[in-house]
Amino acid sequence: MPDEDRTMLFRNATLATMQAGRPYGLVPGGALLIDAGRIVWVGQDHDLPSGYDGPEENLDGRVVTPALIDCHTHVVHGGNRSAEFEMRLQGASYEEVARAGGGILSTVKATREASEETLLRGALRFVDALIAEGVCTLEVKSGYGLDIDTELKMLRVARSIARVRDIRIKTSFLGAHAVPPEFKGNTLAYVSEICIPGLIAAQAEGLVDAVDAFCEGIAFSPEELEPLFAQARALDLPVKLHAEQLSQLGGTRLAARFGALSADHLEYATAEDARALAQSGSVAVLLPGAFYTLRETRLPPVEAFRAEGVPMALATDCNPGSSPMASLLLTMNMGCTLFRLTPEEALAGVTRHAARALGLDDCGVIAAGTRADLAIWDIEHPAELAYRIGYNPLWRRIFGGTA
Ligand code: DI6
Ligand code: FE
Repeated sequence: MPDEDRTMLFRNATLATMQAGRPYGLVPGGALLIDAGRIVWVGQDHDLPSGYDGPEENLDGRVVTPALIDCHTHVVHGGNRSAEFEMRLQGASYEEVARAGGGILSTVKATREASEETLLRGALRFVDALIAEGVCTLEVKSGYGLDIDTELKMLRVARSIARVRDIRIKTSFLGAHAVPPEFKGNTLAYVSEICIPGLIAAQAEGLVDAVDAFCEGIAFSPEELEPLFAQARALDLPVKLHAEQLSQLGGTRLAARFGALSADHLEYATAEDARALAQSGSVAVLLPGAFYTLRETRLPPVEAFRAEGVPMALATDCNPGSSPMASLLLTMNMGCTLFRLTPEEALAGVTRHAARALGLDDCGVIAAGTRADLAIWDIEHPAELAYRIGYNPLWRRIFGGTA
C-alpha cells in the first residue's frame, strides 16, 4: 500500500506531462518532486527550488508519463467465449451469435453461476496484465448479471480489486447491457423492474460511480434508456453510453442530452453527433480492440471529433466477446494504425482524456497537485509507446507516490 509520507525527487527525466501548450507537454531534462502521494513540483532540473534534502533518483533521461488509465473495461465476468470466436471465424456475425442466445447472454449464465472469489480471480488476470503496463486507474462495468443480485455481486467484486491491488477502480452500473431470457420481448419491464431498482440498490451500497448502457439494435433503444438515465440524474450519478457501435440509433445524442461523461465506440456516429458531444463536453471513447475483433470496416469519425474539439480517449473494452484484449499499449497502437490517431493523441487518450471520461481531475497529467500516479518507461521518446507491437517498455510504475 502507498506510503503516504514518503518524499522522492526524480531528476534527469524526459517528462511527457500531457499538459497543453507543446507536444506531449514535453519537458526534457525534467525533475519531479513527490510528497505524501502527490506531485508537489514539476519543471526543469536546473529550476529546482533549493532546500530539498530527501531521497533522489537519476532517471538517465527515461520518459515519465502520467500512469495509464483504462476507462472502459468489463474485466469482471465468468467463463470465456473461445467457442464463439471459432463460430465467428467460420462466418457467423457478432449479432447472429447474440440473437441465437450466445454472446453476452452466454457470459451472463457463467457470471450468475460464479462465486465472488472466482470472479475476482478471473478479473485479476487482466488487472495484473494492465498493471504491468503502467495502469493505475481502471474502470470496471457490471452488465453480465442482468438480475439485481448478480449485478451487485459484480460491482462488489469490482470494488474489491482495489483492496487486493494498488490500483484505483471506478465502477459503472451496466444493467442495461442486454435483455435477459426471462424478460425476452419485454424490454421496458426489464428496465423498470430490474435496471432501475438494481441501480438504486447498488447506489445505496456505494457501489456505483457512473451509469452505462448498451444502445444498439441487439440491446436497448434511446427511448428505452430514457427512464434509466432520468433515474441516474435523480441519484446525481453521471452517465456514459455504448453508442453507435454497430448501427446509427441516436444513442450519442441521448448521451449528449444527459451531459454524459463519455460516449463509447462511435463507429457509426456522424458529424452531427460529434457536434452534440462537443456541446455537452463529453469524451469520445474509441475502442479499436472491438473494431479489430469484429473485423469492422466503418471507422469512427475521428476527423469530425478533431474539428469539433471533442476529446478522444482510448480503452481496451476488455471483455470476453467483442474485445478479449488486456493491453492498453496494443490499444494505442491500434488507435494509430486502425483509426489514424497520432501517437500523441493515443497517449492523451489513455491519460488526460481517459481521466476526463471518468470524471477525474486529479490524474491523467503530470502537474503540481495531482496524484503521483506515474509510469516510467525505458524509451527515448513518448511516440515509442504507440509504435511497437507486443513489447512493453515499462521500467517502473508509481501508484500514489510509491513504486
Ligand atoms: N459493447 C461491447 O463492446 C461489449 N459490451 C458492449 O455493449 C461487448 C460485450 C460482450 O460481447 O460480451
Ligand atoms: Fe464495452
